[in-house]
Amino acid sequence: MKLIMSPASPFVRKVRVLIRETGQQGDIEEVHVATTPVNTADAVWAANPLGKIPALVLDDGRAIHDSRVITRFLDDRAKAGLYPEERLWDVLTLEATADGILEAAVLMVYEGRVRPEEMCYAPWVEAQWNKAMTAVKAVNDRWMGQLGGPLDMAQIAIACALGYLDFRHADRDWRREAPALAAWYAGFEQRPAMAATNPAG
Ligand SMILES: N[C@@H](CCC(=O)N[C@@H](CS)C(=O)NCC(=O)O)C(=O)O
Repeated sequence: MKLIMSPASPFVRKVRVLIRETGQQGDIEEVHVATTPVNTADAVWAANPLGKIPALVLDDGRAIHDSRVITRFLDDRAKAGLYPEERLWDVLTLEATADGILEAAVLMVYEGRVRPEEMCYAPWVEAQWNKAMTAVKAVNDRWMGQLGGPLDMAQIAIACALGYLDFRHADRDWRREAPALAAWYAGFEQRPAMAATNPAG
């Protein structure tokens, strides 16, 4: 299989962490691409009609996306149990929360990098940050029990979201308003799969 990816993408990182946690590195070739919303790489278009990464090209040539579909596919393939039946709706909701944090945080980066400076709209950027932080605080206030259990995909997704906030928005200091989550993340980011996929190197 081929993973169409860039190491800086937090959605890609979710997949790369799962691959390492479930021992599937040898089965998946990583194909690096440089892609943005206004300059989409050909390999990305070929694998995903939405022009986004990650996409996973299967051995029979079919490609699947998005990150949540790929992680579920690879978890099923490895029978790893990262989407446990008895906690499925909690895990999926928390993973969706992590993805929402990422969508807001990635849009903020695109606003600064892709959009011409005179067209940037600061209140819109702040509204995205408010979404991200409201979700971070909700996880801190309501979901710490879930994060403390056996490894699951929700934990991987939340950790990748927090890692991206550190990578691209460190100056905004998400830890200030989420101390319990910060303490949990300090331990989780030590996992070899997280260290091996750290976009900051
Ligand atoms: N919902 C998608 C989001 C993927 C996504 O937004 N990826 C970004 C990179 S971090 C991308 O490819 N952006 C290019 C674009 O928006 O055209 C997923 O979970 O895979």
